[in-house]
Amino acid sequence: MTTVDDRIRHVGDSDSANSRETIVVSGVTSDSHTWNLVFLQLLVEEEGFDVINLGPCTPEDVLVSACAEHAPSMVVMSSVNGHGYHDGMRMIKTVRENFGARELPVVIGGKLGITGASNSTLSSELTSAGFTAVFDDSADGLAEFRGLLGSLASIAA
Ligand code: B12
Repeated sequence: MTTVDDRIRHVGDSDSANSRETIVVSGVTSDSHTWNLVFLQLLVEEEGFDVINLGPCTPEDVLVSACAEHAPSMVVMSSVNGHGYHDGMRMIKTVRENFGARELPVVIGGKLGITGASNSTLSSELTSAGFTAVFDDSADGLAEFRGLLGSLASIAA
């Protein structure tokens, strides 16, 4: 089985030894919540990355333009309003159409639906649609996300 680490392994291929890698943080299209994005920006910066924070209610074309302009090491999407699954399915389709099947790691987390912290069906459908990883809304989800950032940072170093 392909692991998340396998999927991001190519990231260190570029000559990035002395520069901080960039990660794009984005809300999903319908979601107006912002503190989740501030939280994620601080967390990602703490792990040693530069962050382009696209803010809430991000249109798909803005996300695609940001990825083209900044060539991020990863895209982190966040949803808390309960529409993360539906928005995420649309957004990942657009990202994959523009940036290929697996080249750009794209993850999503937060409150993806309205049924509570963990929903393995939503999670596996989002992964099948093209997300590199899906994190549920729990302390474990955050710890796993932090672990992924650590792997990405060590690959890029
Ligand atoms: C403040 C707030 C608002 C404010 C937002 C202001 C702003 N500028 O952000 C306002 C009043 C505008 C608002 C509006 C709405 N809200 Co509101 N809101 C909240 C509230 C009280 C706090 C959210 C917050 O800021 N938390 C602080 C941040 C730091 O934490 P967080 O958002 O929970 O994110 C954490 C995790 O989810 C996780 N996480 C998030 N994203 C990601 C991504 C990754 C990769 C990972 C690993 C982790 C992760 O990490 C974060 C830190 O632990 C919550 C209830 C609550 N107590 O949580 C409801 C809540 C999020 N809102 C809710 C709802 C339904 C709405 C509305 C749809 C209400 C309505 N009918 O209009 C609208 C949304 C409209 C829209 N278009 O999106 C629901 C969502 C229900 C669900 N998903 O099941 C909640 C949970 C309230 C509830 N219990 O019903 N809201």
